[in-house]
Amino acid sequence: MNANLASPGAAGAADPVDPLQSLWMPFTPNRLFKAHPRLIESASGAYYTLADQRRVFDCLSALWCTPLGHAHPRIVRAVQEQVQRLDFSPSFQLGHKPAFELARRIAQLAGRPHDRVFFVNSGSEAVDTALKIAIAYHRMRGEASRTRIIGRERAYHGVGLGGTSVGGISPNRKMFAPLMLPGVDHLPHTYSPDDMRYSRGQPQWGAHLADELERLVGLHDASTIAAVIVEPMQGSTGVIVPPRGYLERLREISTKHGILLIFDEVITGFGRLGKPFASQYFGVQPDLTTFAKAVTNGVVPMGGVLARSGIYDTFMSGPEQAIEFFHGYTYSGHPLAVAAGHASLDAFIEERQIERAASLAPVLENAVHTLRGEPNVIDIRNIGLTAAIELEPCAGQPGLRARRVFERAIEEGLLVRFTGDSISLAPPFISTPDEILAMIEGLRRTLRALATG
Ligand code: PXG
Repeated sequence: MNANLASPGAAGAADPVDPLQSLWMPFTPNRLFKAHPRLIESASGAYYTLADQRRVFDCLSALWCTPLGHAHPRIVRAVQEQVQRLDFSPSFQLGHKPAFELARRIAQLAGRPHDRVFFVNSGSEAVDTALKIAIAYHRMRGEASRTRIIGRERAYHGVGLGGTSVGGISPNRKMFAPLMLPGVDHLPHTYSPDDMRYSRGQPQWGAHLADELERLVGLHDASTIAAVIVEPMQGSTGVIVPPRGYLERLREISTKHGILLIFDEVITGFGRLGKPFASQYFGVQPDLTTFAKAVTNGVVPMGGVLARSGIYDTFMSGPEQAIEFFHGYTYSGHPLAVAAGHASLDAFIEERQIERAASLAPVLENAVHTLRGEPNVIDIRNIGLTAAIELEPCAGQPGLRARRVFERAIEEGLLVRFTGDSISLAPPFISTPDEILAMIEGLRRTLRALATG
């Protein structure tokens, strides 16, 4: 390793050969990071080892993507074997059997065995693929005027141009304003602290916000609207849990007007709420579902879109020798991702890991709500095996409070994730109840230490 990486900060910012300077980091304040680098060396189970050999508990399952823990032996073995057997297989006009089998297994897990699965390599690609399917579907049915897509405030749908357009986070959008898709509109988000502070699970208040879709239909006319896309539970912006009845109402309104309902399950897919998919948890069936992250336990990048069979069939109506959907990626259904996907599914099912997530959910809920009343805590919310703690922002410096918690929590052996002034928790499913309790106690000590220090 380069000496400058080993002894961080040794090189000046201008030194072009310091690899710390060569890498342009994603969604990171680069200069701040490079002045105080925090490097991860290895990972096993629910823990990371940092470059200074400290062990930290992985409170967000990496970036929501490693629920089975790091270096799961079954997945490691499957990928090692696969790389020797077939390291790459072209994805256009050719196929390899395990990819077809994985598609079938994922549809089965989602409880929609007749759905079709389109493989991609990330959540962002999954979202842009789903949007393309929605627009093309209406066109193929002779409704080419349905071009509008409805997203939602505070939504995160990745960084593709489609996903950024339907997303609802202003810093992600404003720099790229001219590239945003035309004809996109947004539903209001459902987070209203005064109406739902400290709610456990789904808030009672807020189902009426789904009626905003009806208002947008009134404004634009259903004949111009192709799809509405929502995360069933908004993850990135701090675990915003859908109010009771809200998703049901979105489903009703979209069905009534022939609008496709897309659930972005990149975070909720593969068990985070204690059911394989959030659609099963909430009992609301979308027309298209995106997934990524936990499908391979984060080991090899992969994502996908589940499409109702009727949507697929619509595409299959033209001449047989013609490509039906002009879309795809070199690495769609990459053999290593497929192998990791099968091994992860084996673990989810045979080790009953999703049931385990469900059984840990009340442990997390009860523990996290004991932080109510701790310094600067202004809201706590949770659902399934995830929760968020909202902190009072430091005056005039949004995000600073949560950053301090993030930094201090490392001293307590915890790697937490912060967005704005909320701390999100989504521990691995392999965590023990004691580890979850210890995580909360570590956070309590962190909050108290910062209040007095
Ligand atoms: N949709 C949703 C709902 C997501 O949460 C994406 C799409 C994009 O996925 P890719 O694989 O293209 O990054 C995401 C990603 C966080 C965090 O801290 C969340 C995400 C990514 C990184 C950090 O909450 N979500």
